[in-house]
Amino acid sequence: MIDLHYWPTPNGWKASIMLEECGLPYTLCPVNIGRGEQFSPEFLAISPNNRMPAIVDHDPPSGGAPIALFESGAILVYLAEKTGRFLPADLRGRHATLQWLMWQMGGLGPMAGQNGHFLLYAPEKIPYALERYAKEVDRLYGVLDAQLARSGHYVAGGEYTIADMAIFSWIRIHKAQQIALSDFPQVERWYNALIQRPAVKRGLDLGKGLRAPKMDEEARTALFGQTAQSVRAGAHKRS
Ligand SMILES: N[C@@H](CCC(=O)N[C@@H](CS)C(=O)NCC(=O)O)C(=O)O
Repeated sequence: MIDLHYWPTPNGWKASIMLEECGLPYTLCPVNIGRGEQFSPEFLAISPNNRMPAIVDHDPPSGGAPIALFESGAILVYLAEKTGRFLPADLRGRHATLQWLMWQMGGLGPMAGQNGHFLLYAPEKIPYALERYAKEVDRLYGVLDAQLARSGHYVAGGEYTIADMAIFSWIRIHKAQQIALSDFPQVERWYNALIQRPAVKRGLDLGKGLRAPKMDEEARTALFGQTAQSVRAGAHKRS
C-alpha cells in the first residue's frame, strides 16, 4: 500500500492522477498546507522540503523497508518504474519523456507558480513582476503548443506518459492564470482529450472538498511567511 501525502493543487494532482492511472491502491493522507501541516515533524521526516506531494511505499519492488519520496517528478518516475507504465522503455521515448518532465518541473511549474502568486496573492499589483511572469508563461505555452504540433498526440510522442500528467496538472489552472487556451490550439486539443480520461477526472477530484474557497490570513502566513526558521521550528518539534 502507498500513503499519498497530498493537498489538491497542481503538484498534488500529478501524483493522484498517476496513482489513478496505474490503479494502485493508496491511502490519502491530507496535508493542509494552509494550516502549516507541512511543518509537522512527521511530515518533515518524509518531505524535508516541507512541500507536498510525498509518498511512502510500504511495498517497494525491491522489498525491504518502506520507501519515502518527495518531489512530484521523482514520484512519477518511481511509480512508472514500479508499474512499468507511462514511461517508455526504449531509449528515445524514455528520454523524450524525462526531458519534458524536467521542462515542467524546472520551467512551467515554477514560472506558472510565480505568475499565479503575483496575479492572485500579492498584496499589491507589481507591474514588473506581473509582466515578467505573464510573458514567461505565455512563452512556455507557446513552446508546448509547438511541441504538440510536432509530436502529434502527446507531449513526448505517440504515447501518453508521465510528462503529459505533469504538464496537464499545471495547464489545468490556465483560467486562473488568465490564459485563453484558444490562443494555443494544439494545447487546447491535447487538454480536451486528457480531461476526458476517467483516471484524470478521479485524480483531479481527489480531496476537492478539502480546500477552502478563499485564502485567509492563517494560510497566507503559513505559505508566504516561510524562512529557514520555519523548517528549524518544525524539525525541532521532533526531538
Ligand atoms: N517541486 C515540488 C513543488 C511542490 C510544491 O510546491 N507544493 C506546494 C503546493 S503546490 C506545497 O506543498 N506548498 C507548501 C508550502 O509552500 O509550504 C514538486 O513538484 O513536488
